[in-house]
Order: sequence, then C-alpha cells, then structure tokens
Amino acid sequence: FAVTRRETVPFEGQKPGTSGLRKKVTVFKQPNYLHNFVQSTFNALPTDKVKGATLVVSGDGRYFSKDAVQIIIKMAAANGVRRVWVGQNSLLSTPAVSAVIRERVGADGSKATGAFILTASHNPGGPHEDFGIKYNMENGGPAPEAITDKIYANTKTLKEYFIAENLPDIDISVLSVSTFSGPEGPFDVDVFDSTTDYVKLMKSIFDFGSIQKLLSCPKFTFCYDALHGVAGIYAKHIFVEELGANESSLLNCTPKEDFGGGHPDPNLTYAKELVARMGLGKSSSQFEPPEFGAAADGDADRNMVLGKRFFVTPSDSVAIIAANAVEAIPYFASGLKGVARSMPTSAALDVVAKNLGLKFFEVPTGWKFFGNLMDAGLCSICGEESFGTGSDHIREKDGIWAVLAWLSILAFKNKDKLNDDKLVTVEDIVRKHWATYGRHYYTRYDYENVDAGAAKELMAHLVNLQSSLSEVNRIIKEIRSDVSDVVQANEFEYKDPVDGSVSKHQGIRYLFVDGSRLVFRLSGTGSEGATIRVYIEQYENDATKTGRDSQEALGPLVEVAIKLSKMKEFTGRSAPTVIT
Ligand code: VG1
Ligand code: CO
Repeated sequence: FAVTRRETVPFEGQKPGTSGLRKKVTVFKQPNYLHNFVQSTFNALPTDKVKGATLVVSGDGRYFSKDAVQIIIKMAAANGVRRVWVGQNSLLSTPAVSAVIRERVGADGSKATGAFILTASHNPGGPHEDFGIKYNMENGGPAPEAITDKIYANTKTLKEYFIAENLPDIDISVLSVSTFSGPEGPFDVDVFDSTTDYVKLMKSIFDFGSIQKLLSCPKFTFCYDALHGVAGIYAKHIFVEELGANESSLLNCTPKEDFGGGHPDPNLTYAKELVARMGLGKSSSQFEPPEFGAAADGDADRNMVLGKRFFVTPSDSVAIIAANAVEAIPYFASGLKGVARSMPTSAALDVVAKNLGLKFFEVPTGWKFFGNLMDAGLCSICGEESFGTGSDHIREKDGIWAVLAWLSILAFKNKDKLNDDKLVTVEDIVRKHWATYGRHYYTRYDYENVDAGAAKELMAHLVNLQSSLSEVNRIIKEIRSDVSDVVQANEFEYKDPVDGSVSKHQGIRYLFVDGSRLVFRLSGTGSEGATIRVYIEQYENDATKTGRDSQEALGPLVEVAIKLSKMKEFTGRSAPTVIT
C-alpha cells in the first residue's frame, strides 16, 4: 500500500470528555472529522507507541463502528503501526479491550501498547444518535489527562493526516490475519475472537465451579440483560456455555447497532424489561421473579445488580463486594491492597475500609484516576455510583466481573445451604451489610440536555454561595428546618498521590454535620447541551432505621438540593430526567 498525505482543517469541540470524544453520528460523519481526531491521537503519543506498535481497535458495535474501524486501520498503516488487532465484527467490550492490552500475546510474541475503543457507552446508538472514540494506554486504562489535553491541543492546530487509501477493506466478520506490505515494511490486521482472552481472565479470578453449583440449584433463578450491547456475547459465553445457565435467562443479548432503539444504560429507568422481570414494576405480586438479575451498558463496563423485587444501589454494591471479596473470590484470597471510590459515590465503601483497616482513596469521577493507584499497588477494588465497579485485574470498570463477583458472594453464602428450603438472597446480604456498617441512603437526580449556559450559571451560583456558610445555613433552615447544618462547602480538587498531578473543579460539595452530602456536577459524557447531576446522600447507623424507602428518607435533603441550587429558576425544569 501507499501512504497518502491529506490536508485538513481543525474542527472545534474535539475535546475528550470524562471518557473519550462523544458526538452525534452526523457530526462524526463529516468528512475528515474522525480522521482528524485519530491523527491528533497518533501525534500525541510517543513515537514508539505508534511506529512498529501493536494497537487494538474495536468497540460496542454501535452504528458507524464498521466504517470507523476501516478508517482507523488505514490510518494506522499509514502512520507506521506494525499490526492492528480487531475483535471479530469489531466487537470488544471496554473491559475486554483492557484485558486484551494486558494479557493477549500474538503468535509472534507481540503485545499491544494501546487501543482505540469505539463506543459512546450508555448513550443511544444509530444514525441520529451517538458515536464515540477513546484511547487507552499500555496499562489497559483510559489515557490520562496529560495525553487527552495533548490530543485536544493537536485537534486545534492539525493541518494534515496520513492514510493508506489503497489498502483494501478488511473483512472483519471472519477470524483471519491479513498481511500487507507498505513503505515501512509489513503491516498485519489480525481479526481475533472477541471473548476468548476475557473469558480466560475471568476463569483465573473466580471459582467457576462454585458459581456453576449455585446456578444449577433449581431454587436459584437468574436473569441477565445486555440491553443489546456488546455484553451479550460475553454473557452467552460465560453464563450459558461456561456456567450452564439457561439461554432463556439472557435478555437482549444479541448486539445491535442501535441497541434495539433503546438507551443502553443499566438503571431503573432504562433497563425496563429487566426491572419488570425482577418484580420491581407494578403488580409484581402475581409472579415469582428470579433471585438475581443484572444488566450492562452498551460497552459492558457498567452493571446494575438486582435481587428479587430489590435494587442494589451501586455505592452499596462496591462496598459489599469489598467486604466479602477475600472470602468469596479466589483472586483476592491474600487480601485487598486498598479500595477507592469516586467523590460523588456514597461513603459506604469508606466505612468498610475503616472497619477492615484498608487503604482508602477518593478520586474524581471517571475511571482513569483509579488506574494510577492500581499500577502503584495501592488499590484492589473500586467503584462509582454510576453503576461502575471493578478491580485491578484490568484498568476499566467491568460489568461482567461485577456480576461474577456477586454470584461468587451468593455462592459462598449459600455453599452449605443449596439443599435448604431457602437460600440467602441478595436482599439478605444487603440488609445484613446495613445492619453491620450502617446505611448510606443515596440517590442521584439527572437533569439531561438542559441549556448549557443555564447549567453553567447554576454551578456558578452554587460556588458563589460557598463563600458564606452562615448564609447557606440560613437559606437551608428556611427550606427545611429538619436538615442539619452545612459544615464545609467547596469544589473537589484531587492531587494524585502517585504522580502528583492536580485535577481541579471536580464537583461542588456541601458537607453536613451529620455526614450527609450534596454534590453537584456537570456531566462530561453528553453529546448535546448539558447534564446536571445532583448526588444526595445521608448516613444512618441506627440499625432500626436502615430499612426505609430511600426516596422517602432523602426527601428533605432532595428538597434542599433543588431549592438551594435554584434548579427550577435556572433550568426551567421541575423534575429530573432520570432518578437513580
Ligand atoms: C459518567 C459517570 C461516570 C463514568 C462515566 C463513564 O460521567 O458519571 O461515573 O465514569 O460516565 O462511564 P459523567 O461525566 O457523564 O458524569 V461510561 O460507562 O459512559 O464510559
Ligand atoms: Co460504559
């Protein structure tokens, strides 16, 4: 093949957000739009991570992925990349990409040093919906800010890109290795099986035998909803082929370019079918829901865990996994190095860390911050309130891993009970956890697609208020006299303990005397307007009061959050788009 140099002009707004560049497909389809971002990424990397390197390219299979893969292959060839690894049909979950970078060894001993992941995660897909692209590094984790800042800077000045235009399109539906000869030597495209490496890694972490026993117990019923995302191919391989679950326990496990028209976001609003099946909808007393249910987002790094008629809030989920990991999961048998959560995630994990004497870290939103801690051997398990949970087996959150972790805990708690009348349930485990550690009532209100200017004004108003706590407390007392006092209010700032880098403006916090918290952030993953997230949390350690309905328990604080922020005045919204 030959290398063609094409002149181009910069596009505005190619700044990677919390997790890569996410835009409408119509934006990505503009001539040179994707090309510019890919070339800007190559230019931001050290030369040896491009020339002669091995890169992974794949994603959740959403609309436009197939075109994007061919473009990136041709640009990789032209930029001197030695080989590109593509999952069959360009499918690889985000956690599987991380696993492939870290674990896969090519036939000739080659190892990947990076990946382009093609996904907009939980955002809808299709010709009029979102596409996304992000770059992951040699450790398998998202590019740090130093790199994403450089990529963005490059996008603003880019004048040219390189592409092997006469390289034929690769048939990515068949497993194969194609070799081409270019000006700098050979170039390979290896289309490999999307699940093998990941499944092998999961088998090295969990005791599949004990999970299999649980799944084969007739009293234990199971349901998994991939929301038509890429998780489906892993669910089939792991839950059905390896662990013997019934095919009928899988919902929406065939990946679709438009996720069947749905919103591939595993929460109580968007995972409607699963929520109904698990008896969380109306009139659920007429049937017997499964014991355990779970869902994933488009790229399978998120998880929602449900019990029969019972929702496990993600902040509790990571705390419960951490509290039980050493006993229930072979990978952690020798102990946890430490645990970490993102700032807006509830403090349920903090209490576990304190009780077990574990190192604990609070980082900004987004998985990239956990990676440094893990690389330095400081953290084994971490999570976010946004349905993300994971461990140091890779450098991304991992939806299937979280489900296997829960199944392992259930298998462990039930190992001598499989013949009893009643199994220990998800709800039993969570209630017992609350009784031991106290409960962090938690909810998140999202106001999606509000006017970007209005959102900025609302945030500025909240920052301004922080200069006078007595004024804040006066306003709060007017709204609700039964809410405790704010003792501290600031914008969260993080200094990475490993590399010393500082991330500012990571969310506005109001901390109350009784341990309650209100946090306000603007989303960094949307593709249109702005999304305001309000995180509301209240701690209760009186064991007689941990069983309340969370919306009811949090009612007073929610009212304070909405009125203090002047949500309605700034945005015109009288209700959030999504409550989780
Ligand atoms: C959201 C979540 C954050 C998560 C990020 C990527 O970011 O809040 O916790 O890490 O999505 O998840 P933001 O900036 O919109 O709040 V994924 O599964 O969309 O890659
Ligand atoms: Co995701």
